[in-house]
Order: sequence, then structure tokens, then C-alpha cells
Amino acid sequence: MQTIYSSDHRLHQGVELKDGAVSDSFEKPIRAEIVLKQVKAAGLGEVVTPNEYERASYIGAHSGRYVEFLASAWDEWAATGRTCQALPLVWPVRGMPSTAMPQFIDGKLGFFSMDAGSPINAGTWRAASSSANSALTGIDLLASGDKAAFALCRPPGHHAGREYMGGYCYLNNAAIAAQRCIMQGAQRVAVLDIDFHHGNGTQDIFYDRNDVLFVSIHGDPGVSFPYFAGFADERGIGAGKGFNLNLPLPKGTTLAEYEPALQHASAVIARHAPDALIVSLGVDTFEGDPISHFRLRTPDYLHVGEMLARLNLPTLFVMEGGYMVDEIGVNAVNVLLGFEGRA
Ligand code: SP5
Ligand code: ZN
Repeated sequence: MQTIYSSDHRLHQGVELKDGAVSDSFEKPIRAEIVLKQVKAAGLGEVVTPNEYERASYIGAHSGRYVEFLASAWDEWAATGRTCQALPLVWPVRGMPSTAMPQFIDGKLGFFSMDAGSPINAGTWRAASSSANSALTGIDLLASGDKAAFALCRPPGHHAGREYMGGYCYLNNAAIAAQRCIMQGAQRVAVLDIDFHHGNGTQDIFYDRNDVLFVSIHGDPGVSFPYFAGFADERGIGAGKGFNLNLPLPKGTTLAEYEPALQHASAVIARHAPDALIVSLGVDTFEGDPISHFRLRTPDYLHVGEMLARLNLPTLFVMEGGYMVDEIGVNAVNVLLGFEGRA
């Protein structure tokens, strides 16, 4: 399969609060470089750069005003004389009376975010849009007949909702890809999220829809980020009721517990009979991941890929998380090799 990759991801380098201090984010540029290196080392296939897309291609998954906010946030922040990264410090939580969008950047940052995990700097918009464009290019490869493609997206996307950033994410690459698939005439699409963290953003975007099925296998949100979404009783709303499936698993989950959940997810996806499958591929399920607590091992990822191939669907893999930097390449590429029957 082809890999879609843009070096523009390097323009974004975030910070996060860790142990009471501001330091480099776990979500750093070398992550994508290591995955790219392994794609080449394994001979996965050609590496291509993403096409350019209009900003309008992100709308549908996101609102227009959110996309405008992301595109202009750095300029609005810098116009106040600040040169540090832009971060939110106030949020409209339960009980606050106003639902209006603030006019000043400091208010907008809180209005359009779920946490302080997605700082904005001068290159963030270009990096995030190149990441979304990689996913969109992947959909266009499937439309032209490719059986599978790998969008090597960075920054990741699955925590970004219709109108919010968070968890290292800005544009929801997988959701933007699913939406393009539907706009191009697909009747049904499935998004399977196997990042360690619940894909709350993707769930949010498709929660009231029956055309895009969302299935996520992740760490129990009772004890894991994002804490406020990802529970098993979240099944969708309105027309979307029954088209959202969360399969939370406990701390310490190994392949033995993971495999039945993936089997269940596969059966539900097969029943939906989608025209395409989009896999939010996070490898922070790895036993050595610094911010997660599943215990998958490197060879297990080959097996995960084999299981996904059995669905026999046009499949776009979209890179999400994975923070054990030395292993992220081999683990992510193992899923793709397993999928291609090259285990
Ligand atoms: C895309 C993705 O995987 N986003 C994950 C966002 C997680 N944000 C919370 C990070 C909390 C880090 N806690 C450090 C614990 C170190 N032992
Ligand atoms: Zn994650």
C-alpha cells in the first residue's frame, strides 16, 4: 500500500504540562520520522506527498467557525505581543451561563478546546492541514481503486471534535476522510479506532448519524484520558442510535483480552456493510507506552493487521497516537504488514 506523508508536520512542535512543569509534548516530530523510516525499511510501498485541498474539505466533520478559529488562532495570539505557544486557561464548564463564542483569542482558545493538550504555534495550522490532507489523499487513492492506504498523519486527530481541539489533536483526520468518502457517494463508512485512548472527537462528529459507524477499543475512561467519553453505554443519538460502539478494556489488557474485543468490533463493522473502513491507528496500546496502560507486544500488531484484513474492505489507515518512540515505527508498520499478509 502507499503511504501519504508530508514533512510539514515538523512545523508543529507542542508543549504540555507534565509533573507541574511545561515541557516538550510526548507528541513530537520524531514520531512521524520513525514511522516513515520503518515504512521504507519494511518496503511497505511508495511514499507520496498529500494533494492540496480547500479548507472547505474540513467542514462537515468540523464547523466553519472552528476551522476559521484554527486557521487564524496563531495570528490573533501573536497580535497581542506574545511569542510563546497559545494555550487555553479557561473553559465553559457545566453551569456557566454563556454559550456565545468569545471575541478575544484567550476566550476562543477555551471555547474551542477540551483540554490544554493542543497548543498552537506559528506552524500548527500548516502541520494540521497537511495531516488532514494526507487522510483526504488516502480516500482519493481508495476511490481510484487502491485496496488500502496509510495516511501517516501528524498531528493526530481523533480527540478533535466538531468544534474542539484537544489531546494533541486539531483537525480530525479520520473523520474528515470519512466525510469525504460519504460526499463522494459512499452509502456507509465505518471508523474503527484502535488507539489506546477513546476517539471522543470522532464519536462526537458522527454521534447523531447512521451513515458513519464508529467503533472504538480503548482504555476504560473511568481511569484513562479522555475521562468524559468512551463508556459502553454511549450508543449514539437520534438517527445515530446503535451506530456508536465503545469497547473499553481494563488496565493491563494483553492480546488475550484485546482479541475478543477486536473480533466483536469486526463483527459489528461487517454487519454495517460499509463501502470503506477507516482505521484510527494508534500504537499507544504497546506495553512500553509512557502514557497508556495496555500490554500489547510488537508481534501482536501483525495479528491485529491480519484480523482487520479479514473484513475484506477498502481500508484507510490513519496514524493517531503512540509515544514509545523507538517502537512506534515497527508496531505501526506491523499492523500494515499483517494486513497485507506479510506477517
Ligand atoms: C492522540 C493521543 O494519543 N492523544 C493522547 C492524549 C493524552 N493526553 C493526556 C496525557 C497525560 C500524560 N500523563 C503522563 C503520565 C506519565 N506517567
Ligand atoms: Zn492515544
